[in-house]
Amino acid sequence: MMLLLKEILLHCQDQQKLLKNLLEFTTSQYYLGYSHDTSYEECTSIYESGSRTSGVYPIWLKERFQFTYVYCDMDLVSTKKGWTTIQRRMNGEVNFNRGWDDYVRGFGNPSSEHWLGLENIYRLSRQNRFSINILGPINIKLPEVGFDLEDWDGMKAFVQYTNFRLKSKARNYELDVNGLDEAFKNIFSMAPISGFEFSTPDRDNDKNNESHCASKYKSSWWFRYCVETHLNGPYPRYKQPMSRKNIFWGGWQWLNPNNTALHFASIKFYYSRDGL
Ligand SMILES: [Ca+2]
Repeated sequence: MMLLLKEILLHCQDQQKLLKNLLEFTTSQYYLGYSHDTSYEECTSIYESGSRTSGVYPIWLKERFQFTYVYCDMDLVSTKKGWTTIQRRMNGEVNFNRGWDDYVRGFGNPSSEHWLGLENIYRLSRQNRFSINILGPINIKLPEVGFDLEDWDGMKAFVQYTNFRLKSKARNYELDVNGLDEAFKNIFSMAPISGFEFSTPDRDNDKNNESHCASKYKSSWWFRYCVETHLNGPYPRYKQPMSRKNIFWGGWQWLNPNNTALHFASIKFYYSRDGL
């Protein structure tokens, strides 16, 4: 009897959650003038629809049945237009030294410094789906990813990989990124590190048995034996040298011999239609 009551209670909680999402969805439609039929699932489609101004836009997260807000970069100098921002550092106004729950949920402000949240990033990386035909299997076209970087000397780099995905929460959002652009193969062979789980100051999922990298470096990232790269590290002071104690990208000195710290860092997705 108790088991039955528990099941009924859980069922009611699920229904309540669904109702809440439906209500948020309807409210979003009302305020934004969007409907599910006319909403977009990433910035590439928004750009292609004619919105060519960089800024904050709502996108539809299919698997979560809700909208979220992202910064769409429509200005990037590239043949590929409409990049969906999942992380951005630009002025140090948001504290990135946070625990697991914040990193799963997301924090900051999409118009400024922002972390979209591991669960949202996981869902976004797998929502570009298609089938060969109506009865065929559903395939996922993974997004390309770009790491947009600029140091205090004005040196810039945009490092592209052809595939990005995260594994689920059960696998601690392990990073799987591959297909580094040929132009960067020599100077950026160190970063970022694929195949490792996400760690925060309150969750040690790294491979270093002697240390808790996220706690030691006040950052949350996909660490291996500590710092090969971490774009969520503390924000550096003006003209400070690149340091593992701050936002860090391994191998930067090959691009700028001064090895000056990054004052801007952002991670962006691009959804290719090729092969669809
Ligand atoms: Ca450890």
